[in-house]
Amino acid sequence: HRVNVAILGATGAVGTELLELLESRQFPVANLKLLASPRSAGTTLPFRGENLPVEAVSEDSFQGVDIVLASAGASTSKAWAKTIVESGAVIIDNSSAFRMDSQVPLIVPEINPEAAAQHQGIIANPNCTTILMGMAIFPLHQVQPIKRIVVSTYQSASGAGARAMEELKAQAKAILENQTPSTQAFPYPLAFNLFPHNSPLNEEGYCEEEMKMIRETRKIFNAPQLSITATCVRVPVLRAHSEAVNLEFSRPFAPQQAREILASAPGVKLVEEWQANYFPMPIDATGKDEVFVGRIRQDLSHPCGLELWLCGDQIRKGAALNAVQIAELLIEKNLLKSSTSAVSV
Ligand code: A2P
Ligand code: 11C
Repeated sequence: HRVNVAILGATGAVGTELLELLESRQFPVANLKLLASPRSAGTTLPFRGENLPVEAVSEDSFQGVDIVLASAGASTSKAWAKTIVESGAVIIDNSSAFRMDSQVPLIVPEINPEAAAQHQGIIANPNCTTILMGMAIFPLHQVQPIKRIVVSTYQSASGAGARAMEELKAQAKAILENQTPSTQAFPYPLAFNLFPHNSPLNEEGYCEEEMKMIRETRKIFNAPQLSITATCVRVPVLRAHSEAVNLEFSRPFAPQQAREILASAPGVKLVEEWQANYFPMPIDATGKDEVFVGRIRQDLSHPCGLELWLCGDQIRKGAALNAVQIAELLIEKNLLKSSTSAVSV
């Protein structure tokens, strides 16, 4: 069974990774359409040994398409979702546009694949930091429900797109040459610096990125009451996010038991060499599918607390890989649009 696929935002950091994953995972593509803004029309991108043209997205772009993998920002997803759904395709959307919509499943295939059956044409891919944390803590949550999560993130430039990655490199070069770094994608210099995540702040002082971690984790875990607090920070790393996670349970959770659970959890790689003080690092997680977890230890301040550290490739499992896995799930469970009714958006 082969399907027609479109990538909306094909030229972006996530889009090019989607292309690579469809090829390397031998996704059953019949036809592949590459869509972006009019700026990119006429350029080409390589797929299975061919150079495919990039087209400007238009009203006719989605005719005959079964699956749209979208990663072109929330406003682009909002602008095209109705057209996509009405044309009979399912959109797997990487943006924040529909994640908290009660009609829209928000899926990490290792955590809540069953939610896919409820889709009405739109499925949301969670925020990268949410996916990476969920992968590392859901296997523990299944053994003993988590009471409270305190997470701090160390987020790479890749989370802000391909231009932001180039900007970080250019800033580093400028600073090394005693020049003033320029800032466009980011509000402040990121090279040799860091800053709290620059998404909009709410009245309580939390930024949007932190609220995404809180709300999206509750939705994916189907745990609306779960206590979560987050501090999100942008750090001068090119690719792969890191997170320090403190978990509180109702009873003590032995670090050794957590280690054994995570060592066999799908999509998770335990990385702990205590003698060498070697634990997950962004440079090792870059380009990898698994979420690297380590430094699992008893929280000295709380008998029922557990500390852990993780790194994961923001563009792969944090975005493109998770989306492709959702697409694979739809094919496997026969959940493509032809078998469901249209939704109004
Ligand atoms: P383009 O390269 O033509 O600007 P990133 O997250 O790396 O910044 O990538 C964003 C992606 O979304 C790019 O592929 C970009 O295309 C695409 N994109 C941005 N705005 C639009 C738009 N209005 N319509 C279609 N695609 C868009
Ligand atoms: C970042 N996670 O690293 C953000 C970017 O909701 O998909 C992605 C925002 C989103 O800055």
